[in-house]
Amino acid sequence: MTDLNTLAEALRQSKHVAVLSGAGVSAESGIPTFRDALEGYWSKYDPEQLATPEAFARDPELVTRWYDERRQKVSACQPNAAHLALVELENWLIDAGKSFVILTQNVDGLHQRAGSKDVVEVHGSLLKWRCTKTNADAPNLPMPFPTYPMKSAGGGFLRPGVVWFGEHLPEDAVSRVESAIEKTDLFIAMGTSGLVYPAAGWSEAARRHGALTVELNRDPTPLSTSFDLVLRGSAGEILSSLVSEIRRG
Ligand code: BJW
Repeated sequence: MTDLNTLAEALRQSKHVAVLSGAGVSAESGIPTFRDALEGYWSKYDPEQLATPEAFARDPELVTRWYDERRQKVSACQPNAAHLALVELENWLIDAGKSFVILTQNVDGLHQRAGSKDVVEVHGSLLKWRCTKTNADAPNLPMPFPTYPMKSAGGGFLRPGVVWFGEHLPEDAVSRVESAIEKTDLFIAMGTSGLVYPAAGWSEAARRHGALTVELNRDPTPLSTSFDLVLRGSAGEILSSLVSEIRRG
């Protein structure tokens, strides 16, 4: 039995499937992963240095420009084979009376654009911005922004609705993650380096609750040895083959 057959069989046997997705799932849409070297202007900056409240306080122009350029790029990208295969898996599982949830660290909205229905954005969204002073969401954002940084109607700057290092994950997302981890019997982490917590701890938490845990990633990660099953390769190719395998029955 190949690892792909084993995963297909695990999906057939499971009742509550949870997927943790990371930047590798959007890579085939042309969106650079977080820890890939960035090209051009941005190659001088370390993304980890820009994704902090301190970076925004120090240089709001630079950080706003970085996020606005990423916002424009994401809006021009399309969901890829991995996103679409996850929609098929969700439909197949729901039709069989099972549950399926995607806990995504991605801030690009591509799972939702592909058609996935149950998506928890654990690191927020690049497409929603809010006022640093009032916390009010900003409606009707121009694309691109005319100035960097953007002043909000509330008198503060606009900041992206993402979770930066040192910030707490949104409370509603955390409670949805907790319920998913408590009930899942199959937890699949895909396209994530397993370096960023708390998300990096969720596969282990699911395992402690009795789930079978699977890693699907292009490269080995520090967590690879702790998974029950590891599939190495591109998310788009593996998930498309998985859907074909499941269709074969
Ligand atoms: C493919 C592929 C293909 C490529 N197919 N695969 C415990 C221990 C140590 C530290 C901490 C801890 N708990 C908390 C911390 C601190 C910190 C942290 O984790 N630091 C570590 C770096 C050490 N965590 C936090 O601060 C979090 N907040 C928190 O814990 O609050 C509580 C608290 C508050 C205050 C004090 C103490 C506690 C918040 C984390 C927020 C992360 N935010 C970012 C930025 C979001 C906005 C933005 O996009 O700019 O989220 S960081 C960045 O990393 C982004 C991502 O979502 C996240 C994860 O990255 P991901 O998705 O794994 O991407 P990559 O690039 O790392 O990996 C891609 C993978 O795909 C690779 O492995 C490739 O091989 C693979 N791949 N192509 C399949 N085609």
